[in-house]
Amino acid sequence: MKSLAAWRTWAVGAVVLAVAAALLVAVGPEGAGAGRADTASGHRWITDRQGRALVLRGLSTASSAKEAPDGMPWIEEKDVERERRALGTNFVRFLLQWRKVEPSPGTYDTAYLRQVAERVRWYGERGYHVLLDMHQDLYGPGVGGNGAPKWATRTDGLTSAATDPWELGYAEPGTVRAFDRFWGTVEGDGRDLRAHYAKAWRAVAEHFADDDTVIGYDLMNEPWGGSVQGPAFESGPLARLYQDCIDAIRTVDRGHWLFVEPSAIGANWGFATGLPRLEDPRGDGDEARIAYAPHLYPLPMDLGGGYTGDAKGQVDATLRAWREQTEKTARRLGAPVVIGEFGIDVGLPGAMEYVEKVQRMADDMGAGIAYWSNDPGPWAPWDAGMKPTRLLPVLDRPSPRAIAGDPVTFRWDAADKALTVSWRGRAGMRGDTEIHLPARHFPEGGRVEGGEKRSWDPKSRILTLRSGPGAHSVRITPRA
Ligand code: IDC
Repeated sequence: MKSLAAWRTWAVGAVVLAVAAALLVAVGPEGAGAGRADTASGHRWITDRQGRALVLRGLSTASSAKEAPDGMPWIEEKDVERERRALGTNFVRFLLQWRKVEPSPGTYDTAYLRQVAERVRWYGERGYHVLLDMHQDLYGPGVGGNGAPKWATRTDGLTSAATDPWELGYAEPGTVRAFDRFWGTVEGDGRDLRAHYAKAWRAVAEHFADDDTVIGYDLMNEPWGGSVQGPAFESGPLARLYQDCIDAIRTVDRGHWLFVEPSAIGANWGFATGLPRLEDPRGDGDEARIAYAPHLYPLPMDLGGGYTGDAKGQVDATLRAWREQTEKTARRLGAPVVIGEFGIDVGLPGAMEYVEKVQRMADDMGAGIAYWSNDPGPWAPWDAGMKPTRLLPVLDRPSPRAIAGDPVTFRWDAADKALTVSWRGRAGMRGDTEIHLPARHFPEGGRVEGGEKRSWDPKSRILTLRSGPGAHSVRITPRA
């Protein structure tokens, strides 16, 4: 049994590496120069109520919610405060579980949603934007995963064994069948399950429709097609489910952003996705609010490797391919981008260089980030004893938080200790540009080159710049 599992791991790894190699050759070398977060090129931004472009920087909270009987992540309010102080983040991807939202068919657990709302408030009081993520891995606890309720798990007697790494569980017969039943791609239909899922989302949206701390809803973590894969899955059952969820949510909530993910297998490694453009029936001619939130786990890292040796070249090639595919898909969807997950065991060789590289890429792309995850331990900015890890100073990095207009570029140059931000102000724009300057790099605050009126709050470490219409460009260096 053991050797079969080992063989299977090896075989899957080998196939995947071969596909990856083929893809990387096809994509070729990097294009010239750094990218621009440029609105003129059709790039879109997630905006707040004042219409400011948001630069979302934060972590997922938390994997521990998957198994917890009450579905709550490990955090208490003081941990949210710690995270804000330590990292100055303004964003959290908060894990929900369908099993908790709808514990029995058609019954929504409002006590659970209230507990979620309490945590959302902890974040909101500290200036955060919260993305509610309906998380699943391996379908649900009925087949060894998390997410779906047991009553919604149909396996026709097939079973699933535990695997190492956990991702291989996606190929276990019971798990494949549970997905096939959910998507309705095997005989027996699963229309009722998909309808339940969309209605569960409507129940969540009804609860949070008026909550301004919530920025949006991540409709399904890492969708898996079961026995139907690739574009056949993404443009078929997955797109239909997303559209059903969007339509259901919009009956009760016209404001929040709806985040969609591609099929994780492939897209996480920089492969193309077949996800089609979706309709957002907000009404009154209001602009669609659909965001694209793919995950990024270059294959050597998905298999537990670091950013070193031969793997480094492969990871770099994956990052280029991933960016190209992500931008292509985002244009097709008319969606701004948030890196919904990326993360690594911080003790692996080259791990910090990798994290910094992804952060620079996100800045260049004008993409948000939710690092995976804030669970104390080997991947987090704090270890199991809550002592800072090597990751903490790497995530604690200056950047704009909100831009009053259309961002053009922003960049943190660590060697020069200079943050440059440029944008075009729009007439009638309310609100100011806000820039986070961590004590680590700006102990006495920032010296600003540029004519904008400014104010500095040493407590939140937010520099506020007032700016009217027209082009703006500022360079901020540490005040002596
Ligand atoms: C991982 C957790 C791990 C848990 C596993 C299965 O870190 O403790 O055993 O899930 O639930 C993803 C998933 C995310 C994973 C993460 C890291 O969305 O849930 O968390 N990952 O493996 N996709 C790629 C990586």
